Order: sequence, then structure tokens, then C-alpha cells
Amino acid sequence: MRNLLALNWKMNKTPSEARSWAAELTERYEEGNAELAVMAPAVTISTLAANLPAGVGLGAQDVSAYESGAYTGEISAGMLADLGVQYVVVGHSERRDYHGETDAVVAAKAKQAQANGVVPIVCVGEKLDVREKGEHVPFTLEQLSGSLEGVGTDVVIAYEPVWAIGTGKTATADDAEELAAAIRGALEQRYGKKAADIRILYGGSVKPDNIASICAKPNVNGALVGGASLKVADVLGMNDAL
Ligand code: G2H
Repeated sequence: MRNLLALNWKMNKTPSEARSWAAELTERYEEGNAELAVMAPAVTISTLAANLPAGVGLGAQDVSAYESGAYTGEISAGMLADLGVQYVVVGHSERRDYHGETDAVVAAKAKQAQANGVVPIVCVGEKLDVREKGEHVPFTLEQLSGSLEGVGTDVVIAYEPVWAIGTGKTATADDAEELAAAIRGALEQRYGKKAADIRILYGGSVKPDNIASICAKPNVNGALVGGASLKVADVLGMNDAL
């Protein structure tokens, strides 16, 4: 399975900055083994659609749980699809923590995405206290189960231990594989043989010098990258490493 390198810019880059970033990437990018896709702030999506190099995908960082109507400030999956968006991150720990998103909301968002032909990247992962109690596997699998309620197989899962996000603390490749294997098992129970084709990403302080060992693990099929997605040089470094 081809690794997916999903670049989560978070709340960084104006449309002008996105244009410069895309121009620099276009100048220096050579398609490699991994599939690259930018998870962009909504206001930069049109700019990126017009300026990303061929072969680099486009994603969003959130989507409404509703189809359309009186939901001021929300952006629907249909609107994203119309802009050419292929992926959308749902249930990132920052959305769960700062915006109170529950597993049920995450599942509703993922279903909206799928109904509009956009592939949801469903994020799960434990906080430090859960890991210290040794409960990271059952906790994460329960979160996964709630977040996939009614969601089809055209999905990507991102395992992001919250204690490793933006902290510089990376889970070891073995930590990532422990959860990725457990997630694969849960996907097999839910979806049967189709689980083998679902990509499981690792996220949390991934950078050029650690991505290769993490993605070499049998159940890890790419990475969701925050901080190291902002500079083109780091993106090229990760692309080369895969
Ligand atoms: C986890 C990750 C990207 P970072 O949030 O989603 O961020 O790579 O900065 O830890």
C-alpha cells in the first residue's frame, strides 16, 4: 500500500503564504513513493487547488456534520468536494479538546465526507495519563469504534498519541506499530477483509529524521504531520525518506 504523507498545516499560512509555499514545492518536488496531500485551512484551498504541483492532493482540516442549511460559520462536505478536496481530517485531538467534539460528532462528520466523495482521515489517540495507566490500547480502540459508527471503508485512520503532538516527544516506531496493529485488528472485526486496504497513519512530532523508521512498520501506512509540514524543505526531506 502506498504511504500517505498528510500535511496538516493547522491554523497557519494565509492564502498568499500558501501560494508561495506551493510555488516553492512545484519548483523542487519530484513524485516519490509516497502520496502527498496538504490538509489546508479552508480559506487557502482554492489557492492551493490552482497552484499545487500535479500529483499532490488536497485536503481540509474539518467539515460540518450537517449537509447544508442554517449552520453559520460551518463548511459542508459538498462545498469542499466542489473545490476538489479529496481528504478531510476529522476528530483531530485539537478539535476534540478545544471544540468539544465527541465520537458521535466525529462519525457524523466522517459520514458527511463519504457521502460527498471526500475521504475522512479519522484521528484517535490517548492522552498521557491514559498511557501512564497502560490503558492506551483499549482507550484508543473504544474511541475508534465510536468514531466509525456507520462509517464506510473508504476511510483513513490516524493514530495520534496526544502527548506526542507538537511536543517534540515522538512515540517510538514500536509504540506506533503497537497501536496500528491493534487498530488493524479492530478494522478487520468491523470491515472484514477490506480492512487490509485501509491506511493507518501515525501522527505526533513526525519529521524527516524519524518518518522512515515509523512508516517501515507493517501496519503503519504513512504519517499525519503538523509542524514539519510548514517548510517545503522538511516536506521534501520526508518525501525523500519514504
Ligand atoms: C499532530 C501532528 C499533525 P505535529 O497533531 O496532526 O502535529 O506533527 O506538530 O505533532
